[in-house]
Amino acid sequence: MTADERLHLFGSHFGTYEVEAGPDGRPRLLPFRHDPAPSPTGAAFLDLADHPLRVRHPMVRRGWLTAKGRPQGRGAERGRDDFVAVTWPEAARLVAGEIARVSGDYGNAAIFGGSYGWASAGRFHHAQSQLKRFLNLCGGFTSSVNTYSYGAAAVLLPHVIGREYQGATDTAPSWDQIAAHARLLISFGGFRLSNAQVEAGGTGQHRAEAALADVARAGCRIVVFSPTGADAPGLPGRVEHVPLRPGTDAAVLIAMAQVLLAEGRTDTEALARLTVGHEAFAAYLAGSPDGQPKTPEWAEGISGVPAATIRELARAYAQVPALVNLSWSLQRSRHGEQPYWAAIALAAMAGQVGRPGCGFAFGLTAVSSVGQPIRRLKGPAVTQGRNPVSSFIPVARITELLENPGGTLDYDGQRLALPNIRLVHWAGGNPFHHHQDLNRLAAAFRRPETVIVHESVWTATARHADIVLPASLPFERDDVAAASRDNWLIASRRVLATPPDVRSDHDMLALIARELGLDAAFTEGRSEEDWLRHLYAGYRDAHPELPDFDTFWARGYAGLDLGAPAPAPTTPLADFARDPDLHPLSTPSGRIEIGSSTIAAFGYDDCPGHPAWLEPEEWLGAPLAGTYPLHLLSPQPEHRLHSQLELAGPSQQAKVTGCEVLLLSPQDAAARGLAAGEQATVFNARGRALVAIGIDNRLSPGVAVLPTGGWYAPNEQGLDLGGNPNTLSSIRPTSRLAQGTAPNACLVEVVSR
Ligand SMILES: Nc1nc2c(c(=O)[nH]1)N[C@H]1C(S)=C(S)[C@@H](COP(=O)(O)OP(=O)(O)OC[C@H]3O[C@@H](n4cnc5c(=O)[nH]c(N)nc54)[C@H](O)[C@@H]3O)O[C@H]1N2
Ligand SMILES: Nc1nc2c(c(=O)[nH]1)N[C@H]1C(S)=C(S)[C@@H](COP(=O)(O)OP(=O)(O)OC[C@H]3O[C@@H](n4cnc5c(=O)[nH]c(N)nc54)[C@H](O)[C@@H]3O)O[C@H]1N2
Ligand SMILES: [Mo]
Repeated sequence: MTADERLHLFGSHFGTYEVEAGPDGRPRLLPFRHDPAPSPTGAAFLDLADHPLRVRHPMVRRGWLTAKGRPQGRGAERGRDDFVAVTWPEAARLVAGEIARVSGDYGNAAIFGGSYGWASAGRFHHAQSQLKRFLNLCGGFTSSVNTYSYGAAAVLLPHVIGREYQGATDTAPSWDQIAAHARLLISFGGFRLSNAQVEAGGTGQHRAEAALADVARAGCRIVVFSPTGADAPGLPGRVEHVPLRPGTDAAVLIAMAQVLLAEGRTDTEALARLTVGHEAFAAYLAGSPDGQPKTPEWAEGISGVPAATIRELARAYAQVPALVNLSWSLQRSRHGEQPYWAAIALAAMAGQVGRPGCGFAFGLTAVSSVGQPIRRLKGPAVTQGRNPVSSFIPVARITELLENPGGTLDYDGQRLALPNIRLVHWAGGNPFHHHQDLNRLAAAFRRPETVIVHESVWTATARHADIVLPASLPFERDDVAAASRDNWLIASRRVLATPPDVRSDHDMLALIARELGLDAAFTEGRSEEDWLRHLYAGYRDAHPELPDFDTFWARGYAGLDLGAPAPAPTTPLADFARDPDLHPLSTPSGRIEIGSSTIAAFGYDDCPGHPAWLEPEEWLGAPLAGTYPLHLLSPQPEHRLHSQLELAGPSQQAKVTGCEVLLLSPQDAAARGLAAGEQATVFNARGRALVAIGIDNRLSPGVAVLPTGGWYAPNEQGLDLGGNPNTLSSIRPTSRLAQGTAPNACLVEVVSR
């Protein structure tokens, strides 16, 4: 790093790129010189600029315009209708008019502004913050809480280990600590390394893969439990792969705990000092109340993992300094709370909690930042203001919200009232990518009176809207890109001009705010540059060692400890384990709650008061597997970010015969007479999608893999030509506790096309 660099940089969720003129004079993106492992995917961003599927003008659905003045029932053709272009003044008037009408006639709870989605990396042009700031000035909106990423864990963990460890990156020890101390790393869900390309807000340096290799090089034994050997990457050391049936990790973890209990290997001193509620769990392990001791033989029957393997690993986990890691994907499944809770119980019983580099971790390599030994930059986002409306949903309950106005929903000990949503306003997310059972969502989306979407490209969500406002792409504006879990700040400077009729979310909302007399409050009189200086000043307040804005802007980046990364080693819960009276957790008892009387008192049959194996409706042991004998997993796509960059080169080139690739084991492909590269239909009672077959001998028989992000595009017969796994997944929640998303509990069948 040199002080005299003057780089033109672009910051994205895939990291940082250098902008350079290509041979044809057009700009192109090159790897950032300070990134040891840049992602090739983000370098394709500029492919979107001139794409024919760009939204180029404000567009209004024809049927909505015709039915103006008759709001009831006018959504019937939503998603099937065509659109007409309007001018910006007209679009702003229409949007402002709808917000004023719905707010005036029904109150602001009738506006859904939850607007979940990853959008783009800049702090200022952060679509969700801009929209929420605007809607709050309009009197508020029904909101959403939690994430699709970590929805079950974020609600469970405050009950079990406290709010301070609620965040998706809060539990992992830092990589340096793992390498220095752990002799055994057991990872349920393994390490899908393409996921670590990504960080919300971006990064200057990708280091997760190298950090994992360092752990292996240090001589740590690594064991991966996964339905696919692809989750056990080649590393400079010993990596073992243990196949298991999807969704059965909790049973294996519970059986490991049973081994410790039955063989007298529990650390009784640590249990007494650090935990409460162990008795109920111990009784469950011993076979109460169902008469079934939760032995490795019991877990073998459920998971397919040999009892001897479970027994050996349980003993090893209690004998040497050891860490158990669980991927976030495990909790995006029915009863996804249970494997997490069971892993915490196991770590506590083995006396591993708080030992350096040991205990439990959630999400190593899920994104770039987990386990990074760095100081994190603290800084502001655009202030959203206060939302006077109190109604909300857990984010993955959008279908129930739209289907069931006036209904109720159980959630974390509360009973939520569902308001009647008349207006949906979305910016920077793609529910027709991210939500489950998309055919059912499409029907629910026809119920509100008006749907407004800001988009850059014609996604399925844009096609299911009434008013589509054309949003600029992130490389068409200046911004400060930064992740809340990283140490880099990137001066993300405009690469290409914004097309004439396209606006940033901020500019379009400012225009609409003017119609409502709210523009002064919305913009605070600041220009884009004023906002960037203002946000940067917030970072400098928190970190006075940062250079002034002009130096930062000219050089292209700034950050903490960039020249000589000073490791900030951490092991979560270490202070607590040393002295739980001085450093109690924020749980009701101040201790790890292996049994939670709070959760028990909720009385949820799908989330009892201690970790348990609960049979899901859809898994390979379910009666439904007689009809749909394949368990479908939908991991994150390697060559795009969810549905973003689907139109760019890397994602398009990964398709086979123009289709998304569904992986099958050689046995399952042969049993169905399917050959690699052949088109096929994957289906269940909820939907049908077109895919191309890929054959993967690392995959367990009975398991199919279709990554997320194909664009939902049902044809006249209802066949999704885009191959989105959410055409098949279920909206069934993780449980009534968290109401998290559970797409990974999904049975399907595949036939030749
Ligand atoms: N089956 C299944 N489904 C899943 C998952 C799974 O594992 N399996 N994972 C879930 C998870 S973890 C997540 S986080 C979600 C992700 O779901 P989303 O975050 O909704 O997915 P994205 O494709 O990133 O959607 C972002 C949208 O914002 C648009 N956009 C980008 N920048 C801007 C901007 O500046 N302004 C505006 N107005 N728009 C912009 C993009 O074009 C894109 O359409 O998916 C979830 N869905
Ligand atoms: N390139 C790229 N990277 C991304 C994203 C992206 O869209 N593209 N999205 C980002 C986001 S928003 C998030 S939240 C993270 C998500 O990070 P994760 O939740 O870790 O990611 P997934 O890819 O859904 O799943 C990881 C692995 O879990 C395994 N798995 C699934 N079900 C089971 C099971 O029941 N048991 C076991 N043992 N294993 C199972 C699958 O084989 C899969 O390879 O990824 C982030 N990284
Ligand atoms: Mo996510």
